[in-house]
Amino acid sequence: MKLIMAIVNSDDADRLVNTLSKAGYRATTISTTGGFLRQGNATIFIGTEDENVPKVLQLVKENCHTRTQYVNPLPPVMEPGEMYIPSPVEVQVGGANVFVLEVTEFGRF
Ligand code: 2BA
Ligand code: 2BA
Repeated sequence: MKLIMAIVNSDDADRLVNTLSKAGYRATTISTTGGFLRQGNATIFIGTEDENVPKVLQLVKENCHTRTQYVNPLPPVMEPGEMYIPSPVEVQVGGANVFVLEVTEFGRF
């Protein structure tokens, strides 16, 4: 068994979970925050048998889209009288960042 951990955009999370559920997969969603942008994203855990992993990953790919975001870099240390004009930096935020972990035991009590 594997545990698929998919970090996705909050806007894609509902659609992905609905699609997974309709396809018979079980999932748990938690609200998370990206360490770089400090914006909300969603982490979806899907526990499933090894042979289902490619199918689940395909559904994740189909339902999660890459986005471009702009961030303002931190201002540099300034000397008196200097002026800093911030120019936003383009960042590609993945449709999904996925980790597939080995499950040693699954229990339901
Ligand atoms: P939920 O997804 O809200 O599911 C609540 C209950 O609905 C489940 O109880 C199960 O009886 C049923 N259910 C869920 N998905 C289903 C599906 N695709 N087809 C048919 N019935 C379905 P539990 O199995 O005891 O799960 C309780 C909660 O534990 C779930 O809440 C979910 O948050 C988590 N969970 C369970 N199995 C999981 C797995 N393989 N991967 C990730 N999270 C899981
Ligand atoms: P954030 O940490 O908010 O990162 C958003 C996007 O900013 C990243 O997109 C990446 O393009 C860029 N970025 C992140 N850290 C950076 C850094 N140290 N220097 C330069 N650019 C950086 P993605 O790579 O698609 O990641 C989207 C979200 O997935 C991340 O949100 C984070 O929550 C999660 N994530 C990605 N890789 C991860 C990893 N190896 N471990 C844990 N979480 C990860």
